[in-house]
Amino acid sequence: MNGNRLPTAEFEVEEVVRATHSAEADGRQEPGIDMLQVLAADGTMAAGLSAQVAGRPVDFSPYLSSSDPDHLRSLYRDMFLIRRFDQESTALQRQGQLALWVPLTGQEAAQIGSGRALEPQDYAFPTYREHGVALTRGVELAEILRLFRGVTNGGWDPRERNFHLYTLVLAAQSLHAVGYAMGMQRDQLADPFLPPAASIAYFGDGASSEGDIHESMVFAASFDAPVVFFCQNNQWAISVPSTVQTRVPLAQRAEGYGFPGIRVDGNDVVAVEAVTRWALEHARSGKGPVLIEAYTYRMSAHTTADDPTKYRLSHDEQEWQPRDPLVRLEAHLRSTGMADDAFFEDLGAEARTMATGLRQAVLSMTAPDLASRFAAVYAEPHPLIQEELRFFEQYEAGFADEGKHA
Ligand SMILES: Cc1ncc(C[n+]2csc(CCOP(=O)(O)OP(=O)(O)O)c2C)c(N)n1
Repeated sequence: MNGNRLPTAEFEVEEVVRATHSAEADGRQEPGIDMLQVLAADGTMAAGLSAQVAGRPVDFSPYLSSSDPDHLRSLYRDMFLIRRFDQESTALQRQGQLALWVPLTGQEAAQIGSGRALEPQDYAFPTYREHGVALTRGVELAEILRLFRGVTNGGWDPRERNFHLYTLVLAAQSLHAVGYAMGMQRDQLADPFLPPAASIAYFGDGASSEGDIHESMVFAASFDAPVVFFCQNNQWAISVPSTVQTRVPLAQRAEGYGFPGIRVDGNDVVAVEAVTRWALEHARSGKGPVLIEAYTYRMSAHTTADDPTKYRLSHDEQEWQPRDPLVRLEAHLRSTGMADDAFFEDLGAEARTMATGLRQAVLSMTAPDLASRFAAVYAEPHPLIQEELRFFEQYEAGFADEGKHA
């Protein structure tokens, strides 16, 4: 096996790099595919957006919000606030206040752009990193932190905002999203006055290797389910680069299932929003699913338990730095006079206030009492669980006795 082995987290960095490079030499490195973009890295904005999708010309221009300064400023605000949230949460984890943190830095445009394209009646199925989408759905950010502090099994009520709970089992939510979409499709048939709705499944490039993705795409295509598959290709599945996981651009896989696939610059919030709005409309109107591959880069670690310097090349990190989604929209807002220093200063102050509030909220979160955790295992009382609870209560009581003698 030797050099042909796929890299895993236990392998040395040289092995990962060698595997990546041999993928390129094999011709497994992705060939060119159009990547839709309107906002360039230097902040210049193209006037329109069109492309061939599944062999047909599509004009995305009607879905572009680029001429609306209020809207562009609000996209920037969302991206700025969620990055601040990410930084604060990382700091809280480092101080031992959260058990783990899953950062999103670098993926703000993919998440805010796609999240802002959703209508209230649409339903989002996230993985575990979609904090930006949560923000656009109006989920309280502190609720997400309750999950990572370990004081709740879920965090929020998914039905309140049509934003499902986080899913740690990779790709499982893609099946849920398709099933939910098929349910909405049937509700629609029963009640034509319901507003047309679609579901959206978020997953990563690594999750695209899971069987669940394949099964959900086959089902979605077979039943023209109103679902958008939204893949954030952030280049890495922990230590495995996406070039090892796929021989063709991920967006191209959609062709094999028989529905449109689009690769969009995942660091261009305006293009992501336009493409997702088009895809959702396509799905809601009964034309079936769409796969969007948002090509991006996670500038931060996989989680706070991970050290990307063990496998990622600093050269790649430097290469992606100038493509930062916030920097390019800031450049556009400033160069067009849509935002001035005062706007950015006010936003900085707003983000600081938000961070202080979140910190206070986390410090005041207490663990639920033990009995309630046991009560959440089964819907009905269960003799074995009750016996285990009695045992645990006795065990805990033993420490109280020890305290008296200390
Ligand atoms: C079914 C399953 N297999 C393996 C894992 C372990 N695991 C957690 S995250 C991860 C990598 C995921 O990479 P990707 O889908 O690209 O998403 P990213 O975390 O990069 O956003 C793996 C293998 C898991 N959670 N679930």
